[in-house]
Amino acid sequence: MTSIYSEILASASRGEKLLCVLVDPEKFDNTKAEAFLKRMPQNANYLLVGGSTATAQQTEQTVEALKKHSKLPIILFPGSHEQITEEADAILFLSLLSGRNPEYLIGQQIKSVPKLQFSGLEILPTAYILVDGGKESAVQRVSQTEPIGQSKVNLISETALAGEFSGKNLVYLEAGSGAKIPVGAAIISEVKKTITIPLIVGGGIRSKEQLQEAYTAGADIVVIGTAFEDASFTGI
Ligand code: 1GP
Repeated sequence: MTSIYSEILASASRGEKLLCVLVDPEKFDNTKAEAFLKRMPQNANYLLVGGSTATAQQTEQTVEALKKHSKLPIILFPGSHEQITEEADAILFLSLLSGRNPEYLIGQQIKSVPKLQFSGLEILPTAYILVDGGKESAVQRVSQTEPIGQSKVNLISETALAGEFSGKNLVYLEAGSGAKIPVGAAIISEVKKTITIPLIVGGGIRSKEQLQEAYTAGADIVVIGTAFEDASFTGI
């Protein structure tokens, strides 16, 4: 079976752009999974499932509900080690490199090992970088870390490269769910120029134009949650 990471690498090397739809189990109505999947863009490549404060049970039930109606691979995007369920296919194994809280640099990762070690989930080591999206994000609140200001382009790209040097397979530039300001094009293109691993961008993307702007700037994968959740995405 082809791994999700090799699919991502192959797409990135061909310049093909990927779309992830993020589902937050805390807000998602599992009984409406089928209708939700029908109204999201049919070119989506992966479903991400996770949220800052979802419980294990909520996460598992949402993964099961989505699996019933979709063949898309499901990647966990956990806010804590408690959200790990074997029902998914893979996990973004995140280290919050923009922050200096050891709990989110290595603490949660160690706590997740008993669930992950024999799970069969594909592990995708990811450098997770929170940038300022214009309002306090759940990631900021839960991790008790500060985002990096969008003017600090060098610091953001050096943080991304430090992630690659540390062995991460992906970089995720995050403006925070529901961000007022998505990650800027100048940041995306600078990070893309600096790293050689695939680049994920998410937070506050609400329209086809913003999606295209992120792709054109160099995002290999874009994550959209809120705008599909509340059906406010424009341009499909
Ligand atoms: C949040 O990057 C994701 O972690 C997606 O953000 O909900 O704003 O689309 P939105």
